[in-house]
Amino acid sequence: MSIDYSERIPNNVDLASDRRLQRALESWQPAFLNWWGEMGPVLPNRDVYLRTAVAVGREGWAHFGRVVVPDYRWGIFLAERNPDRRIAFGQHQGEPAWQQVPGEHRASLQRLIVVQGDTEPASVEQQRRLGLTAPSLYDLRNLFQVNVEEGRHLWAMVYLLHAYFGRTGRDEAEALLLRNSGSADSPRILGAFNEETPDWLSFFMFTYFTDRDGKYQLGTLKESAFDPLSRTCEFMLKEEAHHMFVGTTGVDRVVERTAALMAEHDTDEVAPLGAIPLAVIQKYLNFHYSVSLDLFGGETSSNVANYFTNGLKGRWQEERRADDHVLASQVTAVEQVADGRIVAVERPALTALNHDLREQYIADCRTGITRWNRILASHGVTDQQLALPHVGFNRQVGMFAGHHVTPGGQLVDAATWAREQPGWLPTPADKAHVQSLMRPVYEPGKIAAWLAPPRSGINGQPLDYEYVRF
Ligand code: BYC
Repeated sequence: MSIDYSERIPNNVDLASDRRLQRALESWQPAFLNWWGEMGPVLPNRDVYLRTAVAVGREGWAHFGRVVVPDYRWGIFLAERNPDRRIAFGQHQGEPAWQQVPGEHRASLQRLIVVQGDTEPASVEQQRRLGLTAPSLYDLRNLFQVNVEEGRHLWAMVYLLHAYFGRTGRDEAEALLLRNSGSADSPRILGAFNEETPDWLSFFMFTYFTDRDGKYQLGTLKESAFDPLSRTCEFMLKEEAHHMFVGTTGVDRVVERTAALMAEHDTDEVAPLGAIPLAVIQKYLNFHYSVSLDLFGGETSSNVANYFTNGLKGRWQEERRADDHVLASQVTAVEQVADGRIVAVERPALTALNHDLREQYIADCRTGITRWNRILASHGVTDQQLALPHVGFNRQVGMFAGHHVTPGGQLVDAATWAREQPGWLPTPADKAHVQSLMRPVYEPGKIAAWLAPPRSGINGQPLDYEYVRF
């Protein structure tokens, strides 16, 4: 069904036919707008060149135009329903997908939806001040695009809570607006979403590494037997691709600028030249990658085994896996710290599914490293490269929590960690330098000097297009 924009809440779920649900969501809407006003982007502006979803099909799903941001049409969009869809894994494999929530899985499904929903407004809160220091109108527009779509992803989860989880769902929907990123009293649920995103290098790393966790988690929820969740996540993934594009090309452009200056001046010391030293880029990368690895939960988890067996959460590209999709007897190798060494041990594949997903994610992250090293090489910088740190580096969740692992994968004691850590994670001085470069550039076509210009504009518009008007 097409998206109905004549409604107060644009949707393709025939909201008008369910007055109760419509009223409940319309009463949540002012709370959302209030939250957006208080916790959303702080930079005042007249309008922004944004894309808005107008359909959910393969072709031409988005419309680009100037939007006064608080009037953005946040709506509820699910991918088309496949009436023949069947469950691809677990004990219900082969049965028709569920259109309602089975009573016995209510609590677990609600928990998964709440955790997913909690991350969306959290990221908007983390990024709320970035507009004040945008390196160009192009980047500023991308920030707003990411923000409004994370807001829409919140709507996506709130719709499910309201439509399928009754009173407790409505309470959880309300609570999603009450927790806040970094709050001492009521923080966001997952660690990475309570960290700060105080500068644009952090933003690009966040959209590369943390949004990519989103891609993989949404990919597993897209496999869910609960069809409305599956269809919701399928459409969210479409929007998510742009967020990762912002991260990938953002880091590209920072590396490009740094590499160009290193080559031109034959030095690693590009800070006095107004750029970000490669060593600092590596430290930011180490930080964002390691906190994003924490988002996969423990390497072995009975939660994930139950989610899988019960059909709530599948694997990345479940249907392409050449196995029985039940995993009752398979084992897999998982890293573990034993007797002061990191060793691989065999664990039941079913309980190691967070590890499985993390492996897919890590392989994807490596593609970024390859492309950034290619950029370095294209400027003749071949003696230094960027690298992903070891999976055990700087971890707070899972097997490596409580251990000290170097980026190279060596276990060290607390004293060595404390001594060496300034070489591995951003120091106050590194952060201060990056912060010192964060000066807003709001003139059309102009770009801050610490990163290269983008290769092309948005939706065929020129680079000097006025992407944001004040
Ligand atoms: N911080 O059994 P365990 C995105 C909790 S990002 C704090 O090892 P499980 C986005 C865990 O909740 C994607 N707590 O792990 C990106 C559990 O607590 P309970 C977000 C953590 O349950 C950018 C306990 O520790 N979506 O979309 O198998 C911008 C034991 O956990 C953390 C999802 O995550 C942590 N890092 O897996 C915008 C999908 N890790 O329940 C958006 C939904 C674990 O015992 N969530 N804990 O009280 C899930 O699938 C799972 O809950 C997790 C954890 C993967 C998060």
